[in-house]
Amino acid sequence: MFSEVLERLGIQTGQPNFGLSAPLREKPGGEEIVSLNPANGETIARVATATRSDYDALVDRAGDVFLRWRSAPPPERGELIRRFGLALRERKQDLGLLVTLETGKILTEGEGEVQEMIDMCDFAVGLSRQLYGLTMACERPDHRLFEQWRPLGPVGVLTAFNFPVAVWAWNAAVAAVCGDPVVWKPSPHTPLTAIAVQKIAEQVAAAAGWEGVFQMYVAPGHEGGQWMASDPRLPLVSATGSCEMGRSVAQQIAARLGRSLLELGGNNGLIVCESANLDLSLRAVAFAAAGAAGQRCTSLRRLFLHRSIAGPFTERLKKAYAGISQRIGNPWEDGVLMGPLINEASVERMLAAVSAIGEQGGQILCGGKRLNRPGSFVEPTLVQATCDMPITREETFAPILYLFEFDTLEEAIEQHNAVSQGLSSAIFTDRLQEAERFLSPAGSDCGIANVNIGTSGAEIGGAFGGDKDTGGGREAGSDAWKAYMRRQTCTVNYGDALPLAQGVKFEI
Ligand code: UN1
Repeated sequence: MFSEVLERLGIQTGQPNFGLSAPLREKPGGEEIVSLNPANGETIARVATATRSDYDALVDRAGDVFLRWRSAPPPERGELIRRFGLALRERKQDLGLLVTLETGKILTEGEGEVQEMIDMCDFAVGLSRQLYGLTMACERPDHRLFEQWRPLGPVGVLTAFNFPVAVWAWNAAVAAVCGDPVVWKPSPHTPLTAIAVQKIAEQVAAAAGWEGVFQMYVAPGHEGGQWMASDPRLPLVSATGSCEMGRSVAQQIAARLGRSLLELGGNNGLIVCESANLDLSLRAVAFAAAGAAGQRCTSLRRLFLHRSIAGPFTERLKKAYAGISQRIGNPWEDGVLMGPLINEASVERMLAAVSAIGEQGGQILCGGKRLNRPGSFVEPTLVQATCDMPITREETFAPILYLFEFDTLEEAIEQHNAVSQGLSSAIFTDRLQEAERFLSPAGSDCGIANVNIGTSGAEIGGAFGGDKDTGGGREAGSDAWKAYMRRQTCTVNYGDALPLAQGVKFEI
């Protein structure tokens, strides 16, 4: 299926694809894995994975390239990313379809993911001329005090299946203009998208005379991620995935005093106030909770409804969910709104959550089952819940939405914040006071807080990430680039005396 598209992207269907950067791609040493289409369980293609020694060779290579790349003027580094962005524009449809085939997200979301990479390239090109340092007021005469930002070294990037390339681009585009080569380990569930993107990045880099700036290896299981976490050759490792994964990786990185940038689980909430525009709220809730079959880090999982509107809004939501359920299907087909979960293990985790909901006193309002057809399809699910149900505090990576009722905004915010994760949040209200209270220091404790916009679908221009168990990292826009550089504070004395700071005297 779609063999022409795969061929155009350099993916082979007759023989294994090598999950390694060129030129090491000629020598794959590890076990073979298959990439499955979650909509039908069929094999898309096979991938030969990297061994530890393949990995060691490519990190050494990234280290060698760093010695030259760090001295290239940042706008020259930006030029490489500009060309990469142009190459992505040419492949947007093909790559978008491959994202859809491997992840199961619908085509508009697959192409949206490629657009997110393109946006990230554009941002990074501008950034390549804006890696500003500050000049500070100096207390000593004839001195200048300033800071400058310097490249850090090869950066490790661990990405998850749900955004198999956009999250890499958040890291890779910024790291590259900052002067850092990139070593990428994609999710073993989505190796083909990674291989296709890696090939484009390599071609662009080679044409510009910068082979080796982008490195990639596919490895099955958790071990391949631990190689990076414990590798002192990688001063920064940026990791996206579950809180459990982040906890383990962060400890390994901390043990070697490395830097980690974590984007971990979310358990995102949205508050609908009495004054809210309910038409807007309904659309936002449906997209945030059922879009990508609930498999975004930013997916909406907890909905807080003001008691005065809860009944009628829940009825409208049930109707909307019935409509979505009619439009579950092959994610590459027109008109489909929801594709499958990534694999059978995800279906099982969802069904386990559904039985926990029953045991804990929750009421399934609609959905809750897997579909009787091939592929990992499930129904979008609404649950009448209470905040004391332990399952509502967990992130189940599936389209389950918990509904709660509240009387006062204070109570809603308190319950909203009473989970360990802190990624994305939203309020729907037409009252300025309520919106501002949600954004105040006593409001949402998440890294992302929106007003009259759902929890998912952030633009790249802002810094992306969250606090508490979400890990504290910030990626993509704003000043997230600072994590990819080292800050150097410099003082220059252009006088003839040597005054000491703080008035200290030391005459010899
Ligand atoms: C993720 O799920 O890890 O804000 C990233 C969003 C997307 C990125 C999600 N732009 O939903």
